[in-house]
Amino acid sequence: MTGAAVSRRRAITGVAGALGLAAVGALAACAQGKPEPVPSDAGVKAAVTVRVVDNAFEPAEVRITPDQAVRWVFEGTAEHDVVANDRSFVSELMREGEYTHRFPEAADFDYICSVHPEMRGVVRVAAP
Ligand SMILES: [Cu+2]
Repeated sequence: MTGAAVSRRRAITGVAGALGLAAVGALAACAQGKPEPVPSDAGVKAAVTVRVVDNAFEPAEVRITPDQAVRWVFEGTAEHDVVANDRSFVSELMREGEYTHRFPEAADFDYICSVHPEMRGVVRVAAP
């Protein structure tokens, strides 16, 4: 093997190592982007239903009173999720099925789909 061939191999190994580090960095960024799911309040009867379609929440704004629940029903052909800005409710990525969350506190809860940030919704919880 010539000296040139050896140094070329070293150069290629170095590039592969750098790509490996980049892949690890991308995975870490991904884990930060999607927070841990919060279990669905599956047994709770929902006051309102929001349809999750491609690519919107319908309706995007709902109003409930404290201790009522919202049910999201996934109907899109793509995978979506429901991620509260304050992480108080976070569904799995789903193509079908449903996710329910009960809201004990009066507040406005903004949420998005982590895959499609243009999908935005808000749950307004206020005393009657
Ligand atoms: Cu989505």
